[in-house]
Order: sequence, then structure tokens, then C-alpha cells
Amino acid sequence: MPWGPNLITGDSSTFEGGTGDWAQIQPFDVFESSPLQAHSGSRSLRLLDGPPVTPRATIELTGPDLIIDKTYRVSIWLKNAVGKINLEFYDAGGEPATPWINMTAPTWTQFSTQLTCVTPGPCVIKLINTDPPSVTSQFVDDVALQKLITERPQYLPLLGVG
Ligand SMILES: [Ca+2]
Repeated sequence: MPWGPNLITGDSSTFEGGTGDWAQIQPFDVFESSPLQAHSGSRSLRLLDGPPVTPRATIELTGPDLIIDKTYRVSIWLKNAVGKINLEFYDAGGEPATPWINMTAPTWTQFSTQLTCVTPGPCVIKLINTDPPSVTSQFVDDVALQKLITERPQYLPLLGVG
């Protein structure tokens, strides 16, 4: 599917100079821009929720406004997720078309989820550690939010379009 340019820019996407606009909702032990791993550039976001764990340690990014009835995709690259991390994506009304995916990724792997905006306004992207404790760091890089450019006839999800 043809996706538009990344609507998330700077450190919130690349983590090259910091953690951008990401906020800790339930704190991780480590939440930092790190040179230990990078999917692109030289840094990524390092997350660690070591014991004693924070239940459902969560970070959140408030993204740009979504346009009603338009479809958007959020994607991230994830490495070293031996536990489970959820990627959640909501519109301004908290309406998740596909509310979350579980991610396990020993090597750099791209995950994405999408929704069609029901309530216009700023979207929210969340990463939630759902299976603590993690004894190793997990790394996130290249966060992208893209709008579907060309509306095509809707195919059944089972056809795997996308
Ligand atoms: Ca990077």
C-alpha cells in the first residue's frame, strides 16, 4: 500500500539526540537514547524494566492530528524484545481499529499497526511492557506514522494486503 511521508520527525522518530516527545506514563528503569544499538543512524531508544518491575511500564507519544476517515499506519523497529511489548495506536477518541500487537523480536524487526480515524485530533502511540521482568534492554528505532495516500477498494484482511 502506498504510504505517505513520516509525520513523526526528529528525535521522536530517530532517537539520535534524545527521547524526543515520548513520555513515561509508567516508568521503565531505563528510558534513554542509547548508542548500544541502532537500526539507523547511531542511536536508538533503550528500554529496560528490570526487577523490581513496574507493572505495565509504558511510554507514550502524542502524535499529530489525524483526519477523519483517513487510514494511518504506525510502525517501529524493535530489537531484543525477549519479553512482550505491545504497540498500541489510538485516535483522539481512543478508538483503536487494531488496538495493539504483541512483539517479540531478537533481531531488528519492523512492526506496524493501522487504524482509520474516527475522531479527528491528535493520535496517541503507546509502547507497553506486558511481560516483565525483562533482564535485558530492548531497543526501539525509526518510529513512523504515515497516511495512506491512495484509497483503493477494500480487500479482506485475510488477503494480507499491506
Ligand atoms: Ca536511530
